[in-house]
Amino acid sequence: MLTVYSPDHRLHHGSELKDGAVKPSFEAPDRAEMILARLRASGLGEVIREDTFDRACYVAAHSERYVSFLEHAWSEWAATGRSHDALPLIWPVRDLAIDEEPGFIDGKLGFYAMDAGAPITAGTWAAVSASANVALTAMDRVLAGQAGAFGLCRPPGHHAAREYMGGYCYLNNAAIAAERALSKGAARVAVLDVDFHHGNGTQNIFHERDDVLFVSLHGDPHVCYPYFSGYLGETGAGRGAGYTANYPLPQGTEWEAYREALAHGLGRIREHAPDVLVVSLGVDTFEGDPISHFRLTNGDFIRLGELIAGAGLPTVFVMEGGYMVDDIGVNVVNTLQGYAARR
Ligand code: SP5
Ligand code: ZN
Repeated sequence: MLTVYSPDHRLHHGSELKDGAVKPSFEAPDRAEMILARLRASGLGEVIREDTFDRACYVAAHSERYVSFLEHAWSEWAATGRSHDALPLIWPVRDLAIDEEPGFIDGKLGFYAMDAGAPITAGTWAAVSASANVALTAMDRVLAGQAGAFGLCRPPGHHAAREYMGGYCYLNNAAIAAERALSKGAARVAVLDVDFHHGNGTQNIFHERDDVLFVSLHGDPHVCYPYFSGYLGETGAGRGAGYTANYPLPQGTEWEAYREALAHGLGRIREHAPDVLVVSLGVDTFEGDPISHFRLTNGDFIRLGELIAGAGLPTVFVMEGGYMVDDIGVNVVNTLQGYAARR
């Protein structure tokens, strides 16, 4: 199993609101370093650097104006004399909604954000573009014949929609990788999202598409972030009707119930017959995760990887969430080893 990694992730380390106070984000640089250390110690395979890609690869999954916003947000913010993280403080909800980009950075931040969980810092664009390049490189290797590859993406991507950031996510690495496969000749792609949180961004990007099937297992949005998407009744629209499958699961879900939902989701993926599978790999389903409520054990992640391998598809894993820094490397490596053992 090949891993793609970029040290540029370290350029992004922001803050978030915890119980109303500004604190360092759970989504911290240590996360990727712990995973990398565990990967190296496990002898899972080669670790390579990312290639560089044209911004058109990002615009395949996002709007041009949103990508431009991400690229220039920090300099526009800093030009106003501020040096702490840029965070939005107003959002275009319901009757305030407009489709015209505001002319000032404070308005743009809210216009292009779903929450205050995606701070923009001086190094954010460098880190998020490197993260997308990691996913693109992993996809290119799989398209070239590698059975599986792991993009050690940081920041994560699955909450980032076509035109907004949120939940620690800026560019949607999984969606960008899926679009890459289609642009290189794949007819169909499936995205399986096993992060604890619903992958609202990926769902948004492919909602009206029948060439990309989106399957997500996650904490029930009645009580779990992101609250406003991930419900059972969301199944896609237009041409994409039937190409979104959500499996909201109750708080406290353990392996047996998780396995059952996963088996069902993998059945949907088999029916779609994709040329390549993208797995949004969040390990915040772990029983020790500080912000989530499932009860998967270290060993369950081996079984997760084995079941994914059972789909028999060339697979690109992209890193999403997982915040129990002491165990995050173990759980990622267990998943990848479970996969590699069955391929
Ligand atoms: C990629 C990803 O996993 N993003 C998750 C974003 C979650 N953001 C909101 C989390 C709020 C959880 N608050 C729990 C406080 C526990 N003391
Ligand atoms: Zn998550």
